[in-house]
Amino acid sequence: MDSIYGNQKEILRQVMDHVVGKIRDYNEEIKDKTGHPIYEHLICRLKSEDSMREKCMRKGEEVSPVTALKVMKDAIGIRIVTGFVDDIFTLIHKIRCIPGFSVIEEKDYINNAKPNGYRSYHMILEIEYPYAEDILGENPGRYFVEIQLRTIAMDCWASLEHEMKYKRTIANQQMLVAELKRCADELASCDVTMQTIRNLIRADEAKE
Ligand code: 0O2
Repeated sequence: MDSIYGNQKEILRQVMDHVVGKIRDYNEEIKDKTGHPIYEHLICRLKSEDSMREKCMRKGEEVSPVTALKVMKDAIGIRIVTGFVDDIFTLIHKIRCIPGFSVIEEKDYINNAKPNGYRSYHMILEIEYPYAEDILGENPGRYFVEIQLRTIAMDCWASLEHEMKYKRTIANQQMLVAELKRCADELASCDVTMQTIRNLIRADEAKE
């Protein structure tokens, strides 16, 4: 079977490395300046062929490389996990300013959590990549990248909730959904406290 990404799979990996490289460079810059990294860890992935085909069908779109790369916008996904909520917003500001990166969509599920308790900040970027032609033959190529930014606490909740999605035929579903929401809210409250503690420590250090 032909790839859902046509002849672009290797180029998608290069674009992903290019974007991740810029974010890692910024992390190093901040670490040199302040002694602390801006994020704890970063993971990236190309959406699997099966997931992309399934998503094209679910959205009622043609299953083709043009749909996968120009209609769907999450073939390349990057997740940045920070220790503190403020670091997410510092990173968002920085990402918006990187030359060649255009933010075309943002979803703030931190200030507007999903009803189930999911929290995260999502950005869709359009990247101008000067070293390759995209699926429409444009050069420089234009590629979409989804970036999700979360704290460790938000990431912990999302990972466990995602795992439990496969078992929803269970009894007491309503109670479990409510308990999951309660866990998400408690973790959000911890994030606020941790942020406050760090602010107090930093304010004290600044006095010295
Ligand atoms: P994967 O494997 O993580 O990529 P769409 O992207 O169009 O299907 P929507 O609603 O426009 O859906 O996108 P949205 O809200 O930006 O969320 C897309 C991604 O966010 C999901 O990707 C998840 O990674 C994450 N996400 C959103 N809501 C939840 C949630 O309630 N729980 C968890 N655990 N993750 C969530 P995919 O495509 O599902 O999978």
